[in-house]
Amino acid sequence: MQDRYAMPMQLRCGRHQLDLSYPRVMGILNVTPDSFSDGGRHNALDEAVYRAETMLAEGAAIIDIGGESTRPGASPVPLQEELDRVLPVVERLVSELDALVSLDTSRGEVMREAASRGAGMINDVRSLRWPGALEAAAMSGLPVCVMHMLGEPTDMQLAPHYEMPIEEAVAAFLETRIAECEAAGIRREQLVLDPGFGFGKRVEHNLRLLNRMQPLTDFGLPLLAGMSRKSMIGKVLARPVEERLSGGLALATMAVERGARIVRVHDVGPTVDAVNMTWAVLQEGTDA
Ligand code: 9MG
Repeated sequence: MQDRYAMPMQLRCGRHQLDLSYPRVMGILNVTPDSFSDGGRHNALDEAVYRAETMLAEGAAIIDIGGESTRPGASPVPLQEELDRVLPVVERLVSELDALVSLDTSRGEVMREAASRGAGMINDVRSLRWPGALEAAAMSGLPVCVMHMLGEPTDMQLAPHYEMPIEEAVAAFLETRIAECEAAGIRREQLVLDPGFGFGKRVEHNLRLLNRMQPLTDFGLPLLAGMSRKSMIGKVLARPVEERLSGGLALATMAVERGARIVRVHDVGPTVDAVNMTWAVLQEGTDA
């Protein structure tokens, strides 16, 4: 029987090679105006660089930069605003920290501009469904994280409903997106799959999806899981957002046990320890 923890996986991320033969942590760097102390754009840029540096020191393998909120109810920002928020950060993280930067965006223009400044990965919660995104991602040659989402952030949490078990709906969606990405010229081995926790899902959908996530490894592609500080933790544990670390560590651990190779989190240091501990256990005794 194939050892499901022994899949060799490498992503070619521009100048970087990302080894996913073991689980890695992606640190979240939001560059929306509410993410920084109110000291103007210049201070915000320095603060973003400092946060990224801290996450890298704590063991993050990837820094995921997002200039637009994807929280439930959030609306898209104008293109120029998104470019102005993210590009200076990409430039500094690449030139000063030699960081592997992922761009959390749905816009082809942003993907193109970020790629030309050295970004190494694209993370699109809309799975390249916006006009021009498939082509831009294909042209960049960068790995792409394709994620399941029902609806749009503006309306996704209004009354999410599925005609089939959530894990089957997610698998069917990802299968279609893989085919469309490949048809557009994106190499299959450059895709990362994400069940999209919290995106058009009720709490019971999220819990079941995590519990039944392991069959998504059958696509033979790396899985990414993002549950850090999300409302599924808040609802189960009745915790406000600033008290969700323990819940998030439990979920990250479970995701790794079920095959995730990237976990996307705010709290990098504690997650690196939790993931490394989990991985050490998984490496022993799976062969007999
Ligand atoms: C941007 N963003 C917010 N949550 C996310 C998640 O769960 N996965 C990915 N890939 N991106 C996310």
